[in-house]
Amino acid sequence: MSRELNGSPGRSDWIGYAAWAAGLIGLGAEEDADGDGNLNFVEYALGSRADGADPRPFVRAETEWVEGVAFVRLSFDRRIGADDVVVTPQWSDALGNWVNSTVFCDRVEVVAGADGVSRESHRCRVPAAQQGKGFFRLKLTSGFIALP
Ligand SMILES: [Ca+2]
Ligand SMILES: [Ca+2]
Repeated sequence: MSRELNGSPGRSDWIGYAAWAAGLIGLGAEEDADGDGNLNFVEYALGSRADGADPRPFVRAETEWVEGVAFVRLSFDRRIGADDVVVTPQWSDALGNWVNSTVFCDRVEVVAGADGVSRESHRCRVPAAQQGKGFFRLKLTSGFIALP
């Protein structure tokens, strides 16, 4: 997928944290340049802005009906080209023992949006009625960003 509208899929559009953060005041990955409670690293990975007040990164769990059956659907935004961050949805039934969502869910949709952000959706395979209580989180990892 290309980051730019009318871009060139297959051509590298890798951004890199250092280039993205270069204009920020407080550019460390663990800093919060705009003071909105989201670390720069999170804003970089999930496609929100770190230079002013804006809505939090988009992360949502909702019900999706498929042929009359309710399933849990998790959707979140990712910055296209932030390939130095791995975003892994995880699920838990008791806020512990987190398991990567691929065990329970399938990635069902990736839609490119405006501003270099794509929206990714995962749907659980087991109907919500059979699943019981559950929680999710996004695990963000990077092997490239040097945290202070
Ligand atoms: Ca922030
Ligand atoms: Ca922000």
